[in-house]
Amino acid sequence: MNPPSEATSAPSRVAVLAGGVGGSRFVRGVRAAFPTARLDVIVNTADDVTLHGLRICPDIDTMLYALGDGIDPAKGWGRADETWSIMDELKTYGVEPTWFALGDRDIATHLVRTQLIAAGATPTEITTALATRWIADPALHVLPMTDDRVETHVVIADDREPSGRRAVHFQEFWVRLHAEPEVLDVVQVGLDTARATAAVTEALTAADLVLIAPSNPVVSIGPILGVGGVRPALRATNARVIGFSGILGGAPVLGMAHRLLPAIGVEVAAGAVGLHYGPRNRPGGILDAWVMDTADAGAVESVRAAGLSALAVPLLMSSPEDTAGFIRAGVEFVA
Ligand code: FO1
Repeated sequence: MNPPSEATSAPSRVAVLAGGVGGSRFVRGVRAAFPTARLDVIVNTADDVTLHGLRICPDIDTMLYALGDGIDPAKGWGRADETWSIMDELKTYGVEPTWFALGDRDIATHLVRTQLIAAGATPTEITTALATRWIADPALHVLPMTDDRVETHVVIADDREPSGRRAVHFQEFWVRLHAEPEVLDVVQVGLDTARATAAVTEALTAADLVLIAPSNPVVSIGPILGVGGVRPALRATNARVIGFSGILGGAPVLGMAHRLLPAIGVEVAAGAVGLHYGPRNRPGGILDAWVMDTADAGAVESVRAAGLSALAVPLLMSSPEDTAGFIRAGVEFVA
């Protein structure tokens, strides 16, 4: 890919909105694109779950493990070189749930987090503490989207219920039920009262570039945008706000967004997701530009016609350098 043109001055502060697995790959590309910028990575916490008495924050932990080279590279989540003695013992005791795989090393993170919560620390303070181990880069900050409790629950069809429906935690929907049941609604419990932390709003307003990672629009980016104060900060910031599609050719590259988008009335298509986030000159809109994969180049005209600048470039995150290439292409496009 071509080096950044002089015309595009490198940003000094970049804020990124991201989920877990795809989000961490994207952030590695952001660092490769802008080696000297301060990066504030605003991470979804609506995936969080309490199991076996431990508070588990999958997207935060995935981001820390991935950026700290402790991630299991095959799964994209959990720790490398993991062992499963504790889970084996829990199974032997017949203790549920056993469908959520917690490795011994990973459990240490949940023990530290749970102890710090009991000691009164906030999620932001806890993440900062955990990051001292995982993040060597002093200019990279991992921030929970809020310090308030938010949990995504999925309402699924269940004909064993008199009402014909049942709500399950997102993790049960994804991990135990493999996103198979029909989704009737997605509810982010607590989101209506959750507030962005001061660190998050400061990061968004002080940034000269904001990037929306190609994470799940419903359960990763959606909750972040729904936290009180985030959309107003995105609409007020002087930063350019550029979003990247995780839907390529009508399907998500990772995960189960195709099972959730219809439940919120959004077509499983790159252009539809961009218009769902919306152009900043439209009420509630947040984007200055929407970047889709070349597979969706056919959607560029209709997205532009709807008032949102759009670009189509190869979006596969096959390496941090490739990711950096398309990020720079998006930045130069809005420059
Ligand atoms: N994903 C799975 O598909 N199966 C699991 O057993 C599983 C366990 C798990 C434990 C800790 C953690 O941080 C993540 C874990 N994940 C698992 C991934 C997780 O469900 C997803 O990464 C996010 O919540 C969705 O982005």
